[in-house]
Amino acid sequence: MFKVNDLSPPVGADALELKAGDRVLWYYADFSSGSGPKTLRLTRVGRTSCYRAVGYDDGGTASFPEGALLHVDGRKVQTQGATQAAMGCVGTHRGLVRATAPGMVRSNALR
Ligand code: B12
Repeated sequence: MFKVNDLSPPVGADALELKAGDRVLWYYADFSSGSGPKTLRLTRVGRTSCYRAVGYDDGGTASFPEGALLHVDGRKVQTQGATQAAMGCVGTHRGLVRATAPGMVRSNALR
């Protein structure tokens, strides 16, 4: 399946024209529960080592990702709730940061 800008297009990938700056996500899923799993989007909070994860359903509606973890350099960092997003600070790190949450598609990776 695929999403463009956190939203699941209702047409096949061959029927969709991308614009400059569009974010495309490909992932494995099925429609066994009537819709696809939520996907996670990770953003960095300014120039800090803190990151914010948000879950998106097929319609692109944002929600709090229960139980989200940040992964970096082989470590797992817990997140805390902050309005709609889960937030966590990973401190000094070398590798890319990703977020996972139970039942959701893992996030993009950020420096
Ligand atoms: C199961 C399913 C899937 C499975 C298919 C794999 C599998 N092994 O079963 C998965 C999860 C991979 C899938 C993906 C997608 N699907 Co789908 N899928 C269905 C569903 C629920 C049932 C199809 C089925 O099994 N029919 C029974 C079998 C016997 O018939 P069949 O013709 O052989 O079925 C095949 C085709 O339907 C094909 N297929 C499935 N989805 C799509 C989508 C497109 C655009 C195409 C060309 C073919 C296709 O895979 C089936 C199995 O081989 C239908 C809804 C429905 N109830 O019909 C939606 C449906 C066909 N899918 C749809 C969509 C939008 C998608 C996605 C584009 C979603 C997305 N944004 O990622 C993606 C395709 C990604 C891409 N590369 O473009 C739409 C199509 C709308 C349209 N106007 O074209 C439908 C109608 C659901 C909906 N109401 O939105 N899908």
